[in-house]
Amino acid sequence: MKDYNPKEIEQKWRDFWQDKEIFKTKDGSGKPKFYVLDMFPYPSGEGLHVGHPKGYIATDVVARMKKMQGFEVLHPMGWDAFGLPAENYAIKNKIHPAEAVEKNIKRFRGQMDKVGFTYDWSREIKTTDPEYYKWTQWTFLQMFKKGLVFQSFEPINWCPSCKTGLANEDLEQGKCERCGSEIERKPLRQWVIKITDYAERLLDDLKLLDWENSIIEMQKNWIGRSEGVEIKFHVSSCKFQIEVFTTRLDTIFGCTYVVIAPEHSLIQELKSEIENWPEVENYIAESKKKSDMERTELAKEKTGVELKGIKAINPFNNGEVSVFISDYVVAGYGTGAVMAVPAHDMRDYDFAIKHSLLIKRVIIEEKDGENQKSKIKNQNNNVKLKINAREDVYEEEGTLTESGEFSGLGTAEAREKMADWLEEKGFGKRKVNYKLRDWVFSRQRYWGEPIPLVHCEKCGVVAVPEKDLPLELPKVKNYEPTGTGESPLAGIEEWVNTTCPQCGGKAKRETNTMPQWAGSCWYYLAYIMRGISNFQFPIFKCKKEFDNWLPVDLYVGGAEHATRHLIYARFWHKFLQDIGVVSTAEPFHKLFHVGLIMAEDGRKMSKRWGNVINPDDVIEEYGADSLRLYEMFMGPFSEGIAWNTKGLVGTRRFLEKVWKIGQETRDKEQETNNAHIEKLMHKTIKKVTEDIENFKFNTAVSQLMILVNELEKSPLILNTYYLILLKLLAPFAPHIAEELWSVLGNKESISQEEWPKYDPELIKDEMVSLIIQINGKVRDKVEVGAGKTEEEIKEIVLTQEKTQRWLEGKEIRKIIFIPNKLINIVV
Ligand code: ANZ
Ligand code: ZN
Repeated sequence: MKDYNPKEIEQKWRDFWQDKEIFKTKDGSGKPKFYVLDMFPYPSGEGLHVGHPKGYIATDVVARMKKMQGFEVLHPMGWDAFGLPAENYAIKNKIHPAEAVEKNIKRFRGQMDKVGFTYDWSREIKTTDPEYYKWTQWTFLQMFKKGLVFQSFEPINWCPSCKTGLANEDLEQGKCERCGSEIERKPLRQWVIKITDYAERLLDDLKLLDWENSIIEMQKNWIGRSEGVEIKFHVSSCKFQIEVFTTRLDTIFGCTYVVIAPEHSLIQELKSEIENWPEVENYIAESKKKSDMERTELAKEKTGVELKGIKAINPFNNGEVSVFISDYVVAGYGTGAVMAVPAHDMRDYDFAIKHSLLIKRVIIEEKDGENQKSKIKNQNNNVKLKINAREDVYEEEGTLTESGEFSGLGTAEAREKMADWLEEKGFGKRKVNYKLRDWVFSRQRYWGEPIPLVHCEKCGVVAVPEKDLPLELPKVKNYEPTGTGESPLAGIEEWVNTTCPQCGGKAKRETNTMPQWAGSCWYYLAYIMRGISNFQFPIFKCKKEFDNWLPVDLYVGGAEHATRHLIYARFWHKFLQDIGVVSTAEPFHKLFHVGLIMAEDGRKMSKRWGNVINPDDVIEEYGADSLRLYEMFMGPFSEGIAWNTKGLVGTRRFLEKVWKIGQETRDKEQETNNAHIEKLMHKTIKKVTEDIENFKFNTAVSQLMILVNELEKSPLILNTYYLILLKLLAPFAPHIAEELWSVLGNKESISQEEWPKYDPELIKDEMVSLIIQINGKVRDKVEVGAGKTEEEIKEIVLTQEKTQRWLEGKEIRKIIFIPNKLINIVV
């Protein structure tokens, strides 16, 4: 047999899979289903670099194993082709986005095809396809009809470079996630979806999910549930009240002033009472220019202006406090006003120092003062209520002091009792707030789904009738953003001017488009619909098929989506559940995030650094199987790791070895039994199966390497063992596995074979009896599993009662260890 040459075999097998439709997914096959999904890419102009396929290879390994385990596997792929990245690319390269998308998809597809994925391309989808976005628009209309969509004129995040409004999720540290520009606040007419109505369910249902903890935490923080109270502070000179939200009612006796956000509507109402109005007005104008991020950042200087002539009354002690406006208070959160407690809140402290305000401590660390860390006690164990420096600000839980009848209570208990008191007296109520903001859903850009609404002078906003969907995006020559706050669609009169579906009178179309995230909210359903009738069948009639396939069993993609796509898609799914389109509460059951592959120089792969590695080149030189195997072997799946060509060479050598020992087996088959190899074989089956299941691909591959090394040493390799090896290898390196499988006389694809099973009896560890010596004298013996390391043995031995007695009060100096035989502890 010839040497291993991937170029001669790989394309052949890819053609074979395609021609025989080996990986075409069938509906109603009667097998148990397994839906494994990749986050679909947006087809950028740069093509794929070797980092992109890592997640796709992982899902492909799982898909191939699941198929061999007897599942009907759905493993589809498509294109997230609307949105800013595609449009910005088009503008830069002076090519229409529609054309750019087609061109880029072709390139991506060509690159993907060479890796040998099992995608069922007959279910390919593209969010820019009108037959696709018909259902994006339809779902939006259902939301509109249910009152979940509203028009708002509030200032929003505006990217001056992308020339569009953005949602909170589109920002990264106050900058545009796309282009890195500083975000401005701009009042703009916009469409907003009340995703906050779903905040509680989005949070509660996280417990239904089998996701990595880190992603669950990010979701929790993004949704940001806070339990607290709203309290009314009367303004002493007039009828108005300032309502504040706090999570720390227990600190209210330490409240020394109140702060209102500059945008708060109350300020205008208090105008006649405010003695320094010009100063206040000026401050409001200044803060309008800043972004939320600039305003709330902890390190930023806390600016603000007192509302002279205004005093607020603390309902708990009837004390009068001053009132300020400051932009560290966010208008859109809570009530837009806070009670400030500088002794127990760092932001309030900074503000109080800057404006020379009273600082009053009301929480102490512990009642009995036992804690050494406490800085607030003096010799006589009296509590000193002094906050002398920033470090003294005490934000933790503790015990109340100087708090009237509540003094002496623990903080948690005090919060309950004080909330009861508040509700009883009618000064306030318990309240849960969420950090999650409503979803700003309109973009002033061309390349998105048109929002299917019209504005009629008589009827107001009217929905486009469902029968008129899809409302197609008109083809235009000028698609560049206008920057005026209007989308380029506003300039196309033939399109904008229409008739009102309700009264037949003159009306204008909505010209904003949907954000990039809209199409990806439900694409996992579209793959299922494609299997039925190529979208001719309405989404609301596919419930049976959705029920068959949902939830997605395994979902893999980048961590950057932890708070964007994954929040939006979960919300969208819950809405579809509410209107009866799907019946599961959650779309994605299990989720893993893929760690980045860095360039060999440790930097992010980027055209800018000239360090991009193209998978085409790697495949050309080493073969697709080496690429696949290497990406799975290079390190723990979810960790970032740098590319290393040496490692790639190593996996290629491994495949050559598999190829070589294959030739040594065939004619030598005999019924000899090699207990050691047999055991190792079964261990390997177990490990590879479980490791693939748990996304520990690197250790699965290293186990295969151990097995192959042992097989290589063995004078005879049973054909049955070799065949098992090929099956275990097939998900990782499918081309070579098929080739060697067929060389051995098999006619069917190895992917249609049954996945190997192990015999639990054979994987039990052999036991050895290990001698325990202390200072060279035999003191005991233990039965332990063979092959344990020094560390493992040490742990076992040191917990033995007998050993412990011998060692009592002595210090271990040294340990001498002979594997499987002896441990000598020198004391
Ligand atoms: C008094 C207090 C005392 C507070 C104390 C904290 C510590 P989360 O968990 O984020 O909900 N706050 C309320 N509304 C705000 C707004 N619109 N902009 C800025 N800050 C606001 O935090 C709630 C706490 O953040 C509230 O509790 C309030 O400060 C502040 F020792 O009230 B606290
Ligand atoms: Zn009308």
